[in-house]
Amino acid sequence: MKNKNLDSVVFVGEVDAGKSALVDQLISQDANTGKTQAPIYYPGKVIDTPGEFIVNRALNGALLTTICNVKTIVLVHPADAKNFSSSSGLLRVYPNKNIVGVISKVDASNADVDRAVKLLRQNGIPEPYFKTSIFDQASIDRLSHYLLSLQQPVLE
Ligand SMILES: Nc1nc2c(ncn2[C@@H]2O[C@H](COP(=O)(O)OP(=O)(O)OP(=O)(O)O)[C@@H](O)[C@H]2O)c(=O)[nH]1
Ligand SMILES: [Mg+2]
Repeated sequence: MKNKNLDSVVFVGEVDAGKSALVDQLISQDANTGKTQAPIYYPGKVIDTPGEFIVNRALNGALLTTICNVKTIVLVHPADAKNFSSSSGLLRVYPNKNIVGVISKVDASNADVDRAVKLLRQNGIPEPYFKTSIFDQASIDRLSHYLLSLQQPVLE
């Protein structure tokens, strides 16, 4: 059995949530720093999206187009956010997708993980939630293992 690479996963969430930083670590590529301006497609249909796709209603159509053929949606919510800025209904437009909640930046000085859990619950994001920091490799590994476990094993 071979099942090493992420496949068919899209990362969504508000601006500065830490999506690109997370993708960089998950697929071990060189840092793609700076503002994401458009969806970035990596091999295996791993897609990084700009935060505007979910927070700017005028761009919600672009988000729906980007996620329509992807199996797993990772919603990245920063632990230092006071509000839930995403439109969770958008993530449920298409049935039969996995939705994975990530609470990012748990190392931030003003992080409040309990508040983040509450916000995700209130907005119907299913548990378990993965608490990550790009400075804590174990937290990235836990998310990586879970995402891989959602994928169908490929028989050799
Ligand atoms: N402290 C801390 N900072 C982080 C973490 N993850 C990302 N950052 C920082 O947060 C800022 C935004 O991260 P990005 O990954 O570019 O955010 P994004 O969600 O891709 O943002 P957009 O592309 O604008 O939608 C950068 O300065 C990152 O270095 C984290 O786990 N902890
Ligand atoms: Mg980005």
